[in-house]
Amino acid sequence: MTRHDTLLQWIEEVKLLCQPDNVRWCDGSQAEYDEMCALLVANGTFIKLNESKRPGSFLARSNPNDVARVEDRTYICSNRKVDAGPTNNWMAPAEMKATLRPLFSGCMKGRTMYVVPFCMGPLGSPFSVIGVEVTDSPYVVVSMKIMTRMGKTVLDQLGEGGEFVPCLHSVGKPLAPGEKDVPWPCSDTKYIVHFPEERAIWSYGSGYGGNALLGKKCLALRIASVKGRDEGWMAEHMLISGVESPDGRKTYVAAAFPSACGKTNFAMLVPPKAYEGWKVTTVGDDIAWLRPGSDGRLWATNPEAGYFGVAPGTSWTSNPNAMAACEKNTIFTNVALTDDGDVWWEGMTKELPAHLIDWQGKDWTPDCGRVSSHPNSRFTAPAYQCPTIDPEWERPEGVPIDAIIFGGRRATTMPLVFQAFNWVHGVFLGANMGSETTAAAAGAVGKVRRDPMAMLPFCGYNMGDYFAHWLGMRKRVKDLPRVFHVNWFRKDADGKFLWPGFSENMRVLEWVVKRCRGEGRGHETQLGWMPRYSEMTWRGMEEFGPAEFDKVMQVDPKELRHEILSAEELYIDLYDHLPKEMVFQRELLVGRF
Ligand code: SAT
Ligand code: MN
Repeated sequence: MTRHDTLLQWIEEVKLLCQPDNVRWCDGSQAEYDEMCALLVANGTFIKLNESKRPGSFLARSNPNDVARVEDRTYICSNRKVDAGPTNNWMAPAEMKATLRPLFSGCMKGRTMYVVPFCMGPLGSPFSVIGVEVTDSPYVVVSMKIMTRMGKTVLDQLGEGGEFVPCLHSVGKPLAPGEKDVPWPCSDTKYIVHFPEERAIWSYGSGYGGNALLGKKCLALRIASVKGRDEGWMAEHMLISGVESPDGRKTYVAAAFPSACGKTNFAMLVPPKAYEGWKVTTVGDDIAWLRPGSDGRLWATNPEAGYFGVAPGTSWTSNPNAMAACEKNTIFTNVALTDDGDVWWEGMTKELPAHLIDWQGKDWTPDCGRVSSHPNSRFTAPAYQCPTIDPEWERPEGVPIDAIIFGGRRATTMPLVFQAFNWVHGVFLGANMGSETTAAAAGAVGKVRRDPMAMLPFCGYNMGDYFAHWLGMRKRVKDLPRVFHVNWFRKDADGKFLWPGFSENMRVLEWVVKRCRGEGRGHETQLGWMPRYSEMTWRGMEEFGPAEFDKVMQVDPKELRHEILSAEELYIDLYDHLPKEMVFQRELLVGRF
């Protein structure tokens, strides 16, 4: 176990509060993982999938009330309200603890409390952050085994006095003596709470994804963003990938897109046939920690060890690497079960199976009028199973980043690609990012909202201060990455996508990489630097001519006017913390038009 006094004392406190029947320290071994999976099968949480079709894999179906992150139940409880800022829910820490204590009191009765030591980032790296999640969910334990470095090795690393982030989690469903458990215990009352100064996380009532796997959004983004602010680095909602050209030169890019906008697909991009000799490798698909390196560049690490990817739409055509990554040793949640014990989801194959059991355990046929898988259904798969995993993905100092790409899901207004004039302009572009909402968060889907740097639900402090921190990186990093804005999701008046996306995004990526290498041509426009049709590669995509290109690159002054006015709302919300550079950049933009 451990001789870490602070940890032992905290575990004692939590035990007294939550009153579990048993306590189990997780060692992270394969034997433990197998035992827990067997337990989950016995409880009815897991269905073991056909060993010959999907070795070592399981399907879980959540409670229909527990299928996504709950942003309206997510709190940043900084000491002062102003430090959480207007974009976060806030309550004073003492008041929040007074609210939560009665909920946590006795909440683990009839259950086992698991102690899960985990490390975000490679073990032994000076940049990694250790957390200890206490949870009454065995589903969380096995998921943490895939998503993080977890178990005894982490306790060894922690030693007797190392720093850790305490992460308290309960599904909020105590069992009375003799009461039978349900397959997916959870509570109608949910709280996902962060104490940024104390560096602590309390999560109650949900067993799903980012609400429950506390290393991911809670620690690696919300708490880490605060740590990064204090220590001079950045925790970002970004994929990291490497682009290798036929001459062997490699350029790493980081890209921020909101949840469920294809970050995993872009991170695992397969170049089209015409791009022979080009290679895209994957460092991470969701989170990037960005640090100034001693060489004056910005270096990125992926703190995670697995993918928690959106299943629907993932296929051998759209993302063969993700399909390969989840071929075995994978936990599927809320997808459909096939008659031969495998999984299926919308978009996996063109041909629909004749019969399935859907994510709610009901019979499904193609004509039943329902989708078989929840739109936010997921696969949880080990990163090393991805065929394109970058050889440097676990290097402690990370990889040097040459480009940062911002992208939202926008049916109108935003062109396929343009480059910021400079860092400050790039920060402005990120800050003004808008996107249509997706199923990754509970609530309305498809409404455009401002989602600065795709961090709106994940920034652990005042968004205005966050912009200032981004601007401040200018003084810490000599060779700043170039900044780009992309939009794969533009549609025509009939609602048809104007850009094919997926592999063809390589053409945009090539232009980005060449711009970073000082080779790509572009011309100045009111929005930024843009490629001309002739300045991109169209080999193998000749049907996409200059007319099509113009449509996807078009900047409509009327739409842009609306865009500038709608971004104003964020400026009003943040007015007292908004760096003046943002205001000047907006003035410059208006001036250019
Ligand atoms: O937060 S989750 O990990 O559940 C999914 C997401 O929003 O990316
Ligand atoms: Mn995400």
